[in-house]
Amino acid sequence: MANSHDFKLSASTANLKCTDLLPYKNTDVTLEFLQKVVDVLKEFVMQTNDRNVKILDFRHPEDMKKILDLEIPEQGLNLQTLINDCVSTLKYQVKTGHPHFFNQLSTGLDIVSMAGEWLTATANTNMFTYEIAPVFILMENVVMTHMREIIGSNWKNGDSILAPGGSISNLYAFLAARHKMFPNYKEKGIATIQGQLVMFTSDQSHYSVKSCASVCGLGTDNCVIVPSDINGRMIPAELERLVVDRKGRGHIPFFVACTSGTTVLGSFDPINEIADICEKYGMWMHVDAAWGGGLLLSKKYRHPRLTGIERASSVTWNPHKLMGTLLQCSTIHFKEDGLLMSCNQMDAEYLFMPDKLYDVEYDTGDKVIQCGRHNDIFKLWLQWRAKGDEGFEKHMDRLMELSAYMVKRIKEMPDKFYLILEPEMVNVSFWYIPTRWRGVAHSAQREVELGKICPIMKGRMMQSGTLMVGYQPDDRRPNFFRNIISSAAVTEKDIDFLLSELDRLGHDL
Ligand code: HLD
Repeated sequence: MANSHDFKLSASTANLKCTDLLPYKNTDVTLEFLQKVVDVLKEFVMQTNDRNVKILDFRHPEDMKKILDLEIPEQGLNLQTLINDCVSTLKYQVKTGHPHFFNQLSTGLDIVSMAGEWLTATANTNMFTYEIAPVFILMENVVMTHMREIIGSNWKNGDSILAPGGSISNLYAFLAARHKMFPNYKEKGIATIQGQLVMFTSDQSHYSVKSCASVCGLGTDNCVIVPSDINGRMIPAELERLVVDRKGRGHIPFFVACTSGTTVLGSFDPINEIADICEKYGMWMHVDAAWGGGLLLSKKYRHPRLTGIERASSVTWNPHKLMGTLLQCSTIHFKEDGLLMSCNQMDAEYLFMPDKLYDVEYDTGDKVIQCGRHNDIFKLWLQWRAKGDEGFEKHMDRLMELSAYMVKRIKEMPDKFYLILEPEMVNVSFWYIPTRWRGVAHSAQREVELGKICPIMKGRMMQSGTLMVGYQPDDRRPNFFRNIISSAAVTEKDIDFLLSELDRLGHDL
């Protein structure tokens, strides 16, 4: 492991302060300081990709507070201390791009996308007007149009925006749907809606969908939870039954959120069947493909999972998940153009003057409920330039192939692992079986016991620093492991390591 002594500034620079850097003073000192920071970052990239380096050096919060000096000083610290701060920050950071990090939907460290993020940080601009982000705004236009064309040939003339995360993307869909149905809501508020609005989503959907009902005045009781089948897919007949039930009570069903790639099981709701119901009852269909959207790029895996997505009115798709774009990069797309603007526009005169030098259509800031927007496009644009559509397709196919390999290996060791269901994407759900439960017939009682060991094994993973895999219970079962393969760094050997490391850490439990 690198220590701060490997990152020494020259004796004449080390004791200088930030006031010796640009814009105050010295170009040479600035260049030396920046070069050293880049050296620290490069070291982290190398360690992330080194299987002999641990994923994390876990410390409890109270111990971590003692190790780190996090206090804000009265007098500014010298440049060497700042470099040392950078080193110790990364020393205790979890290496989410490590080939043995299977813990989250967003994993990996794509080098081109990271280079893009470095450029973005340096350009340091806001995305609300063409005036201050001309190149980035045009890139956003090109990439969003490309993504819409991938969603469906009838989407080209729609609209899109990058949002701070999938949850806020889903909120934008909700707001646009309500605006489309009740255009006066924006000015007149809740009184314009004569009746109780209700929305529908499956019991496997992301919690942010329910949060829309809370944030937007419906109340979570009016986000109707539709049961899913044993594979985690919304049951269309149940959706229709619940819509009819709510209509019978005089409510106004207006919005259905399908999920393409559920968080835990990676399941895909049957879009076409849900679209038929939405058309029949005049409801907006949103597809939350934050997780599964990447598979739109694969001819092999797009169907049947995402078949019918072009019938949606809005789609959430997060490149920072399956596509491996750096955090964060989240997109929301609309088939109809103009809705975002008419729904969210406030005409702030000091930012969005209509009489500017250029075509103000390119000022995107008034389409959103935020004011400022971070530049999340450059890292995606650069990555897509590097890979092309073909490169992303290969990436998707490879992730799916690796997941199939993991399933195969699990099935080859039925004494040690129990596969919960055949996955539709890269979420592999399973129990690990320690020695004392081997050869015992599977039962509800064994599930309870296998569930109890998940947090113990996770604790051991983090203490040893060699592996990170997530676990959770769901409505049908106690704790189980959910493994995610979304990183380009993972190989078959890493999956073999993962399974043998689980056995090493858990066999005695
Ligand atoms: O909601 C979630 C978002 C992400 C992510 O952006 O990586 C849930 C998870 O990840 C997760 O790993 O369960």
